[in-house]
Formats: sequence, structure tokens, C-alpha cells
Amino acid sequence: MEYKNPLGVDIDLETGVIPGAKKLVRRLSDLKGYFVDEKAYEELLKENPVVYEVYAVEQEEKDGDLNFATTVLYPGKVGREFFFTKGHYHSKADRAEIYYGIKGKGGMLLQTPEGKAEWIEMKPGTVVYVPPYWAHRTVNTGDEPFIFLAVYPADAGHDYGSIAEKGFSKLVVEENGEVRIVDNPKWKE
Ligand code: S6P
Ligand code: ZN
Repeated sequence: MEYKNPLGVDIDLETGVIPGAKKLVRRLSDLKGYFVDEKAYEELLKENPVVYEVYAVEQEEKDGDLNFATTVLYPGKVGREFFFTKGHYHSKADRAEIYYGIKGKGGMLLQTPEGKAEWIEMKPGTVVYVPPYWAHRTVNTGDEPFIFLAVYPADAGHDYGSIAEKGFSKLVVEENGEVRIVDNPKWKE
């Protein structure tokens, strides 16, 4: 039997950085077609800000193993819509996931393949259970980086296709200084 070595790492709770992790950067240009207000998107694209960064410690895609990653989701809006992660189903759709809020303020939008959506607010210390089959996207509703940890099966994979094409049935927007969950006018079943 070949045993893997256990590992302990300290997440920087101020910046979300995991030392030695693989870093992924998503800029606004990586999110083309994701925001409803296309004019506001084109305008902000001139600056092309970083929307989020992911620090991932991933294993081979084997049944039974676990990956973990922090995400640093920056504050900002495109039109009325708060900055968000792309959002995905898992390629192995029945794989669940756990999120843990570290810093800042936001939430998770979850959705079944039929378009039933749920919004769960997150702050430091919030644990979110993402059940099998639910797509998930995080949203920063605050004015500082929203940082959280995700722990997910190593063989879960990411299926971005359907969200990239159809989005979520709900949007998370600012209305008169308040966070509101509203119907997505572009949603199609
Ligand atoms: C992985 C987990 C997170 C996200 C990250 C970025 O299963 O859910 O680490 O990958 O928050 O979001 P996205 O939707 O671009 O992968
Ligand atoms: Zn996931």
C-alpha cells in the first residue's frame, strides 16, 4: 500500500492565500455573457478588473479523496448585479461540497437543474452544505473582499456549460442600497 503524506497548511485569514496552492485568476473578460447588463459590462471591461482569485490544493481525480480551495471574491458590481463567481454543477453531478466563510460578506446562490433557486447568506463562520446536483455560485454583497474555503470531492469536476449558457434563474442585485434576489429576465428553462 502506498500512503500519501498528510498535510497541514495555514490559510492567511486576511488575504485568503494558501501557501503553495495553485492560483487561478478570473478577470471580468473571463465572464463574458454572464452579467445581464451588457452595456455596463462593456464599460467596466475597459478596466478589466480581477473579479476573483482561487487558491486550490487539488489531488488526482480519484473517488474518496478531497480537494480544498479558498476564493477571494472582490467587491464590485456590473450594473445592479454584484460581482460573482461563474458558478457550476459538478461533472459528477451527485458530488456534494462544503463552504466555510472566512472574511467579508456575501452569499451563495444554488439551483437545481429545473431552475429552483435558493439564496444563503454567508459571513465569517457560516458553513454552507451544497447538496448533490445543485449548481452553486458565490456573490460578494459587501464592500471588501469576500473570502471563503471550499472542500469538495477530488473527482467532482466542474461543469460550467449550462450556467455559462443559461445563467441562474435569480439575480443578486442592489436596489435602493439593499441586497435583493430578483428574477433573471433572461432566464430560460
Ligand atoms: C470548487 C468550488 C470553488 C469554486 C471557486 C470559483 O468545486 O466550488 O473552489 O471553484 O469558488 O468558482 P467557479 O464557479 O468559477 O469554479
Ligand atoms: Zn463546486
